[in-house]
Amino acid sequence: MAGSVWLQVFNRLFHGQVFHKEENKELYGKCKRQACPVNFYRSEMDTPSCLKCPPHSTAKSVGATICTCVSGHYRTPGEGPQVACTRPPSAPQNISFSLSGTQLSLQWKPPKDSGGRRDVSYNVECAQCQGIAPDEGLCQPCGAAVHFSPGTKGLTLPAIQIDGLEPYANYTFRVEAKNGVSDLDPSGSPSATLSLSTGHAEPLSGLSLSLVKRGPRRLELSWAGSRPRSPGVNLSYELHVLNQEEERHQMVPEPRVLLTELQPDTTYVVRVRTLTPLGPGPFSPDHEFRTSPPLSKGLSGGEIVAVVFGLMLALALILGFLIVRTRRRTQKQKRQRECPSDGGDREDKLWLKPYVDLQAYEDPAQGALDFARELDPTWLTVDTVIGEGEFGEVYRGILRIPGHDCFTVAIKTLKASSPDGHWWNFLREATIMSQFNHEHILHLEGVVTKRKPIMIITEFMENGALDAFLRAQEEQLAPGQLVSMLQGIASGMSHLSDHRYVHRDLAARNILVSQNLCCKVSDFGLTRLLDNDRDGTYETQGGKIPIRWTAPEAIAHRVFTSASDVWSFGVVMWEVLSFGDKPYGDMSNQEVMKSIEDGYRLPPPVDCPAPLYDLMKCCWAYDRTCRPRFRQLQTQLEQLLDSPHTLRTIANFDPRVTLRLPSVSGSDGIPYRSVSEWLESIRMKRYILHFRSAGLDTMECVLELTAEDLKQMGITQAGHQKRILCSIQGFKD
Ligand code: 30K
Repeated sequence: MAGSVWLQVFNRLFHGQVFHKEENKELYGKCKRQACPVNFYRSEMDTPSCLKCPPHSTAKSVGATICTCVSGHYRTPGEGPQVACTRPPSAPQNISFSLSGTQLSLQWKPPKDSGGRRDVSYNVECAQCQGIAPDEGLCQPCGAAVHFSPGTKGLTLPAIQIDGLEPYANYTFRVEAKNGVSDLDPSGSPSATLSLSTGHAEPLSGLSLSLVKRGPRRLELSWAGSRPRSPGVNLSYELHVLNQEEERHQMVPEPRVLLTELQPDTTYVVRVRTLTPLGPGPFSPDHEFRTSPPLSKGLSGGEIVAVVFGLMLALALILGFLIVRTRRRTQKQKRQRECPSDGGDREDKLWLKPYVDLQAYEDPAQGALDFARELDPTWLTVDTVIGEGEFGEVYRGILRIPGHDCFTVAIKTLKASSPDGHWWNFLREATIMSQFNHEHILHLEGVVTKRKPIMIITEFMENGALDAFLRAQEEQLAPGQLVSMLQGIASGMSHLSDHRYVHRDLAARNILVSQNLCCKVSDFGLTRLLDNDRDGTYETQGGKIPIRWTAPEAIAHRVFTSASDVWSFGVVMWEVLSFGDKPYGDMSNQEVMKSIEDGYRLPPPVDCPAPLYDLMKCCWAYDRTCRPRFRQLQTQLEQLLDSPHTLRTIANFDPRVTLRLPSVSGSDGIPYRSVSEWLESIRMKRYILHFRSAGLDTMECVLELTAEDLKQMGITQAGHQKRILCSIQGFKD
């Protein structure tokens, strides 16, 4: 019997239950005032029952009145013996920051292990250091000028705002996690640190850009920052060089640069900014430098020739101006008939006024607001996601401005998790867009910058992006409609180039289409971040360049001009006429660049009207000065619209200068590796299953096909039969 009683006792011990008087009457009758066993305690002698030690505590000997905490665990003085022992929390996790000027926000995630308590709080320490890493130099506590909100001690939320930091300084922040037992632990509180430099927060105001040497085609410049470079900070410089015709961006590791391939006797505006690990700083003020005149042999008549040439040039300019003005007037009237909007008047006032870049501003949000209107977020109703933008999702929504009609808008958002540098680029697009008012440029309604998420509100374009639209609408679009769309894009681009804005990423994916097929240029001022560049459109080439759309001089020397935009426009024409095909198909970017250098160009799209292919080829002139201007392209497209019969001649494939896509260069006869590749090239891939079902799986098999065979296979549309048979005939010729 006694044996079975002890068995019961052990069973209960083992299952963590307490001895209880009522339940164990028999036992207590025998064991009254008996000492509690190991790992049980009775805090007061008159407590009737033994209690199991609370978590993280033990009683090593029998008869304990309290269980002692295991190593690393504690009870605060106010916590009784029934309370579990707890430990200090682990370190805070994932400290992140966003820096705007010299205002800093730090956020972090709560510790993985709260130590078993709910009273976790945080202390923040700030130190100014000599190097960017705390051990790289001496650190001192931050001065009184640095202000912390809500404070530095006992923060209950995992975030802090810090103001008054010095520019061009290195800071280390230590965030310590604490709870009620942290002070009892001799090893101190675990913490996480973040080191950063505010170097980029300051404009290079004291910067003196100076000319070292100049020549007719080169300028050597150097500059010095207002402060000495901190040894730990990895600085480089970004240079913008522009004149009337071209704009260059260049990264340099040292505060000096040699600019080559410049025009003689030409003034260049140069600005520079620092690039730190945290992103770019604002640009320095503009400095002007002039290249020297071209070297001449000092012929006595040289000056006379120059004067005569100058006079002739002036005369040509005046004449040109008059012609352009007359043309613009007629074109404007025409455009207003076709694509009505209220933008006409402003265009004249702004003529040739260059757009202002957000980069000129010390505070980009201020720059954005100088142009774009700030909208109250309560005026917006966000509806559904319609696609993805560079910085976050794009939504359809409704804008209700009090006192106005409500209308549908597109809302571009900046992901809440975006790092500091991103919102700057995000708003840059809005500033640029807000300075243009044109029927073929995406219209900005306003911005929301005062509350997160930051948003850009633009017009809603019912047919979405042009590339997707073309792919979906292939059968429904007539050549005239395609030309009209291209004419709209050329007109938008003329306006941009008039204002000396170089787009750099003109492509069908960046054109939006309205309900009545009005095309508008979008995606301005984007610095490509492109973590989501899944198809390699923007390949890393020192910067992110959409190789297939970019002119060779822009790829090789970063010379981006309106003429390089014209090259891209040629590729957009090709995309439009081939209903959204990928330019250069499956060729790699390397192959594309090599073929262009070798003089090859994209082939005419299937059924492409000859005058349109001729225009494309002009856009792809290797020498950028030989390419047409956007105004000329616009006029020529208008002329084609006025005489639609000219669109009936179909372009020929010229094997000397055109790439065969997909390429098997050098092969005679059938230049395709498979039936599928061939059908794709003639835009008939939709019939691949018809061919497979008929057992036609090699190119040799298709050579003998007739119209009757095609009909039998279920390919009944006359136009499609013709396209297939003409292509087969082409192999035989
Ligand atoms: O209505 C729309 N208004 C917009 C304004 C839309 C998109 C942007 N920016 C994007 C332009 C394309 N670019 C590609 C790299 C990314 C930024 C500005 C816009 C869209 C749209 C949204 C995201 C991507 C592409 C287009 C839109 N998509 C639609 C789809 C649509 N509108 C209407 C119907 C639709 O049906 C499928």
